[in-house]
Amino acid sequence: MSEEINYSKPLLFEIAWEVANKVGGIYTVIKSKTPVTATEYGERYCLIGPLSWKTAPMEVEEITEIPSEPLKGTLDSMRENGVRFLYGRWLIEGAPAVLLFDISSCRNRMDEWKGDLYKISGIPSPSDDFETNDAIVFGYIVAWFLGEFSYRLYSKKNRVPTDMQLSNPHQLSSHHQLIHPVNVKPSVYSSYHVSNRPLIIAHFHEWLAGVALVLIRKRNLDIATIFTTHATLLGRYLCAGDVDFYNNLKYFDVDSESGKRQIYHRYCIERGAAHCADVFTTVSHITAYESEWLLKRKPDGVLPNGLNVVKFSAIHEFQNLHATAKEKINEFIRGHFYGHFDFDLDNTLYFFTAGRYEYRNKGVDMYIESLARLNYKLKHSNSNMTVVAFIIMPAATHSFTVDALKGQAVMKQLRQTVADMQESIGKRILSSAARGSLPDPSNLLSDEEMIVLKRRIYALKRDSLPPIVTHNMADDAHDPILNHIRRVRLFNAPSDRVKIIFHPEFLNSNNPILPLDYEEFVRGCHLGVFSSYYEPWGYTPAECTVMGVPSITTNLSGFGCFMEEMITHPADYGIYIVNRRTCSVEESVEQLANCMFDFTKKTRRQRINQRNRTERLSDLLDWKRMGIEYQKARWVAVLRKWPEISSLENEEEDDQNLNNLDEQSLPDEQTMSEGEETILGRKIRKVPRPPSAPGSPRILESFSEQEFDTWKEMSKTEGVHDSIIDDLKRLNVSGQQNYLDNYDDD
Ligand code: G6P
Ligand code: 1S3
Repeated sequence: MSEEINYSKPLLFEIAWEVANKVGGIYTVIKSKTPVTATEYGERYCLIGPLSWKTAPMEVEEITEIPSEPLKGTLDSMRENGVRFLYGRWLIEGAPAVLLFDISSCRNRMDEWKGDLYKISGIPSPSDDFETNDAIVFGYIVAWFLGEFSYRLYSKKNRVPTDMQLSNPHQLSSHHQLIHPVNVKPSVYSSYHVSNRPLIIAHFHEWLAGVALVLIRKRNLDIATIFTTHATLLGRYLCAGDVDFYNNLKYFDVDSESGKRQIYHRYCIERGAAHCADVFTTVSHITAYESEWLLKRKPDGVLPNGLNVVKFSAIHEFQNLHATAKEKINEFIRGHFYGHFDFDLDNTLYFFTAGRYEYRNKGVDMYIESLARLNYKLKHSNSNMTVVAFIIMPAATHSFTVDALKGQAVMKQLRQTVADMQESIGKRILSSAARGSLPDPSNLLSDEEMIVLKRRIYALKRDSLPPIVTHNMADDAHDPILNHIRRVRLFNAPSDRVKIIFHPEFLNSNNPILPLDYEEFVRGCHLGVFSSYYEPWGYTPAECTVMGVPSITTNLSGFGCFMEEMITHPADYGIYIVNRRTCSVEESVEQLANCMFDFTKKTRRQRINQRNRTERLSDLLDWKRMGIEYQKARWVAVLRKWPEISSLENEEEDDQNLNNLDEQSLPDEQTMSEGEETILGRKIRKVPRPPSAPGSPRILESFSEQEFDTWKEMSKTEGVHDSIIDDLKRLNVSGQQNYLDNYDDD
């Protein structure tokens, strides 16, 4: 923040553990959302997080002079009291102000604060949970900062913390209301921007930042608060175990279950934060449902995760990027499979799954099981396709295996030898052509070169099969992924049509065997497979989409449900959604295997066309669109905190729009057309099928000549090419969907 901060307008603080501190998905949420939030709030936006001395110097440019009051006064006073912090600009698009607090500078107060937290809220904290200890210290520093800042800003003595009796987080009040003001004009939810009074909005993410919410409520600070949870602690733990989570959600004894898993204290913080916030939100409907039962407060709304689409946008270039990145993966494959490289890379598809190592939650179990079935299907259909399935999930390792390194080394030598020979062959051709004669093809390689080449070829021989894992695992014998691969016997045998490569480390371009960063790797692959069981949102398939890479996800992931809501036929756009909700595990596995098998039957032309369609969905996921949900949440938080605002300002417009809201929450089903749906009271217009896809195969099948002409006329207006229509008629339905994949709608 600088001198230009206009304190007469609302200020926004966003607080999360992952501000300028990459741990997982929340970092992506905050970083990618910053450009739209910074555009809206400008200098009145500040992110708050814990200070990590390891990463902060790379992420943040320090501002030593803090000129503006009340920020300066607040930070000076905290510094005098021993709080260390880093204030500066986060070096990302939008360059927002960041305030990072050094938790270690206040550890001496930890016991006092832990005692206080227990006294005011009943939240216990065992001494050996260091993460929770840090979360508590961080929460107290943030509440200290916001309390002093708001006090100085409002300059009213009566705003100083008052004592409000909250004994146990379970007894905190909840609002139990759903807000879905989707169609309300933006002018309404940003109307408080014209307010001529200072307002502070504080938006907290995830339980690690949740302690301050309990304190703000307890101290009755004049701050409108929002809490967004990106998963629930208990949900994650329960799903990772062996429970039928979704069918039993309503029946879990939450205290006992969290106690059994030794996370009761963390659970209390999460539940306390959810209940103390003015507005409570999650990232998807499925997590909203879960939160209602596990945290005992129905979320007020859903704030789906977006992406900064411009960052990935490669317009028409993305197909070329695919080809270039795929060639790099090809290079790796030649080396990895040396001695057994008997498949054709032109008929090879690259599938992958990636993410944090959560074997069951991220659906790796189902992925491996389905790959085994895919292997069987490919073999028994005599398919000429090979699938190389990657698993990119970090685990404890010692280093790369000698075998993995050797594979790349022998290929490098062979490549170098061939390059040298190319040069000398070129010279020989030139010298005989310059003398006016054609070169003798049998003498293009010297005896010496033949020997070197033979040596290189002998070096490619190996007795063992190509390894399934690229690293020495710290606990090879008990690794769940390796054990599952062993169980289904996918050992990269020559007869296998599905080969597996488990790379237990995140990718980067300095990697000695697979030198690509994650984004480039994704672009080079053909299909992302994310068969998650527990996935509140799931950025991996979303990132695939904006890069034009088709993906498979499930209807237990926030992203999968969102796409199902938004698109009438997601599969047409390369978004395949496996049902893991209403069918047996066996059926889901078979569905996934069939989906992958069908994908292998596509021609190159069909794959290219499908990638075009997938990429076209990017705008759906852009923060420019998704960010509106955040605006609405802030609007509701402000109105809940200061109900008088809606009556004091923009009275007429607010009333008008609130009326609209009521109407919109009850859409008239009769007046809704195809492609529209009601979801939790919202009327949604879905993305229709691509123009080249027929409305319904059954209709086409029964077309009479006359009906067909009528349909043809109608379709013309939708931009369907004549040739497609005529071909369709010729084809008359069978194999139609694949056939239509050949056409690019552009
Ligand atoms: C992109 C490139 C094409 C290439 C194709 C390969 O579309 O622009 O030149 O032929 O990728 O696609 P595939 O699905 O076979 O990797
Ligand atoms: C969570 O991270 P996770 O992989 O532990 O937050 C992400 C960002 O909201 C979300 O995409 C993911 O599904 C959650 O699980």
